Amino acid sequence: MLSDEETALSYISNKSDKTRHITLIDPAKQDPEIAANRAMVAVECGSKMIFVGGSTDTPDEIVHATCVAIQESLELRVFAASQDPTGDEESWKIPVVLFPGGAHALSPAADAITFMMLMNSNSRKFLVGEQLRGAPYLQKFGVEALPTGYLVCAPGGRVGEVGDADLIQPDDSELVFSYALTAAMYGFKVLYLEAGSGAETQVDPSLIKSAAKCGDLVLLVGGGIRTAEQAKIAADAGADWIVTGTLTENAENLDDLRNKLTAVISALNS
Ligand code: 1GP
Repeated sequence: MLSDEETALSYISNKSDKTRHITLIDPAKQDPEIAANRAMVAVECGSKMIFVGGSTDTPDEIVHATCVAIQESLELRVFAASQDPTGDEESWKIPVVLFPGGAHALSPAADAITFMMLMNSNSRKFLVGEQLRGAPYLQKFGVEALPTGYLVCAPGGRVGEVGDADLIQPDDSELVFSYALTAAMYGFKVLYLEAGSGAETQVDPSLIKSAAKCGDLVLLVGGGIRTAEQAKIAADAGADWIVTGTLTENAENLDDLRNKLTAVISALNS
């Protein structure tokens, strides 16, 4: 949930001198109640946005139930903080943002959506096709669209394969810069550099530096980030936000999740 009168775009674009953290929850990987518990731990640890999505074939009922459960938990925490003289309501006003694999994985309960063009796809479906199917739904339900260029970098994983991406290689700095300029010229506000969920190697820092030179875009980086060291590499290279998903899925329990997220998020603030 967002503060009154704040848009997701202003929230995500609000320049912070620190790199911020996004927790990605894949609705296919746990039931909605566990997803909400994980999201609350993430916010307690300092995660500043929750993405919901990831898998390519999750039905929208599951996506919706997960968004509803997370929003309800956030609302309860806002209320609890409002009743506590030492509570900080604002710290629980965290946007829940769809990160869809396609036009099927949508929910009116989300605050916003990364409305993405997979810019290095060879398939019309991922350049504009899924977007054509999803746009009327988003308009009907008033879900804010965050215009996002999405670039899949090597190794790329499943999203690289399914999205038919011409993978960006670690030495493709000039190409990434051209993509970033193109995204800005299209009026996109966000650029997401993706190595693929569970990737063995994260996005090469030289690619992040190159994209950051464009200056006009909010830069998100994700895929393969599991440790404080990896998070710091992405942050130092110029990421405005880093995204982790597998780290949360692989945590043994909520305490383990708390330890792992605290390590990663502390590295961003060091
Ligand atoms: C996947 O970039 C995200 O789309 C997160 O990747 O699951 O490897 O953290 P991980």
